[in-house]
Amino acid sequence: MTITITAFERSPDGGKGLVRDTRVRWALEEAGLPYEVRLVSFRAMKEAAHLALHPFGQIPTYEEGDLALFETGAIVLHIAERQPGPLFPADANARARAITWMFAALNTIEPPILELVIVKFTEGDKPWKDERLLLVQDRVRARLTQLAARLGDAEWLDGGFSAGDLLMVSVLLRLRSSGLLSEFPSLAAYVARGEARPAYQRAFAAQLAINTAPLAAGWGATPRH
Ligand code: GTB
Repeated sequence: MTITITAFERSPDGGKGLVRDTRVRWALEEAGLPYEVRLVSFRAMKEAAHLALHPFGQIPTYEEGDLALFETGAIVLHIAERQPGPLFPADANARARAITWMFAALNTIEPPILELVIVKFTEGDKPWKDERLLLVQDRVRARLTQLAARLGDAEWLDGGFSAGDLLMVSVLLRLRSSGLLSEFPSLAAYVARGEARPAYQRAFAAQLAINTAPLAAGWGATPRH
């Protein structure tokens, strides 16, 4: 059955791989599952056809036969369960810990990083911007300190690479331009290990190709694989 995901017709990051379809592409590549991509414009994302798939009018979505999913975490979890490969270990307890790291990435590490993005990009004109920026930067640093302590000198968060690492690396990548990641060399190296994975490279290249190609008219499907 064909898997179809949605992505921005033109990503606001110009193809840096920071938009969330890259996480889903990466998971699909790790799992070795072929997929197609339907590109959606900002206008189409708020129209009925897309809202039926995604109640909040966002990307990415995931369709496979009768199944339609939204929320990157749920999509990556589904892919890992469908085709564990390198995403989920065989041992039940190790799998539960991988899921724990998926939640930690999305619920504990990502929120202060998103706050930082909000201060920088949508609150730049506010008189309290500088004070809030320092506060939020410290919140991010506190989480990175704890994460670096847990990672230690290990390659991945819990034994071998898993979907937990996939989401954690994806979340941390959003920090690179802030300079905060380079304050934590072990985390910067961890992120670089994630980016070096062939599956990540394929996912990154696929989204870059879309974001650097001439804009196609309308709502089309771009086959992958
Ligand atoms: N919780 C949802 C999930 O994890 O799937 C959040 C989905 C989400 O935020 N989608 C964004 C979206 O569709 C794209 S990824 N936004 C349009 C809208 O809400 O109208 C967020 C994103 C956007 C831009 C950059 N960037 O430019 O670097 C990075 C990430």
